[in-house]
Amino acid sequence: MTENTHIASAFETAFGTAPTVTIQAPGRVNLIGEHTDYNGGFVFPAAINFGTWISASPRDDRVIDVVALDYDGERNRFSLDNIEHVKEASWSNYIRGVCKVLLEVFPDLKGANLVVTGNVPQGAGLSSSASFEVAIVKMFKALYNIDVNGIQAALLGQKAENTFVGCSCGIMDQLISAMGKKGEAMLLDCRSLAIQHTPIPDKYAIMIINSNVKRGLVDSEYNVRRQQCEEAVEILGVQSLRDAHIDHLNAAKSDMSEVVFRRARHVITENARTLEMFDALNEERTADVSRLMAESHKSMRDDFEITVKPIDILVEIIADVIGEQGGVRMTGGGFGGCVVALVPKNLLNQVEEIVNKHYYARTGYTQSIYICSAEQGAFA
Ligand code: GAF
Repeated sequence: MTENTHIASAFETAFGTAPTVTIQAPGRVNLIGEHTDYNGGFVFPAAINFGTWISASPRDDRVIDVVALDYDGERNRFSLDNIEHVKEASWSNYIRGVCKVLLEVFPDLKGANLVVTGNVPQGAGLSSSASFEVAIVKMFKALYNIDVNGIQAALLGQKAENTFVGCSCGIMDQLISAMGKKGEAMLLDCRSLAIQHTPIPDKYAIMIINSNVKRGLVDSEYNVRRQQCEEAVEILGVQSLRDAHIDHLNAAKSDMSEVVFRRARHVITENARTLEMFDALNEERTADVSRLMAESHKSMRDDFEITVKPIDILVEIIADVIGEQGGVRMTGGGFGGCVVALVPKNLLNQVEEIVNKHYYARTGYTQSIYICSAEQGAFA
């Protein structure tokens, strides 16, 4: 059964009628540009063939009645006139938050019956939350024809996450979920929100390897990284780290702690790598793709300190096989989660074999491997 038919029949069971709409929003994998989004910089993600689905019908009143298939069919009801953050059914805070920010723009919004499911692995750094937020906005658009485009949907999702759910994330995840293109990666300027797509060369498979190290410390350490970047911004006297040049940073080295210096060095060099990667992929310069992804990983490991040992080992194992023919690095916010590899298709089996052979033996963790495709965003 496809996700679509599965969710539609679950809707009928829960609400006694067929849904009016069934919509989907994808998760994402980031090829390069990590922790650059909230520094006004550049990111280069792709939307993937894992996502969140919602079946829904309109209601005449202001009640949201939602069933979460992935939480044992747990049901949650609330009124649009009284939206509170809840501890139990905490998954519902995403929909509560998105409704809250939507109501600021569309105060007369009506309620909905809905069923939600998804197949983005949770806590793996592949943006299950962002895809949920974007899917909720899309659902309201499909039900009530509200006037929201993809960029606005992404900004609403981010605002819900920042102000209601409580995570100070940047704009990358929601924006790629809304605006991704099939077969392409998307360079996003996180300051102007300008977008440029480029095809992912057919010779590569997008392999995502989940370390199955559950992301720990995500919120606290994420926020610490943000503060350290802000400290560097203050010392350097720039609007954001996107405006700082590496020479400028080096010259100011003695004005800041060694840690803040390394955090800023990651962001500044990562922005440069991200722009270079766009050209390298576009021109199919394989050795450069390989080098840039390797440098990005090293910078996340040594300067930004967001990788964990099993992830470093995975990257090392895979890099050994693909050499300069492909690229590999950790993807997402860090502290566990996934590795992304652009693997020449003829080496896929070999990579899988070598990971099977060495990853568990060296770390005690068992990986999950997803061969992904770049997909269309929910509003693209
Ligand atoms: C998480 C955040 F949600 C993104 O905004 C981004 O900062 C990413 O970590 C790191 O690049 O996914």
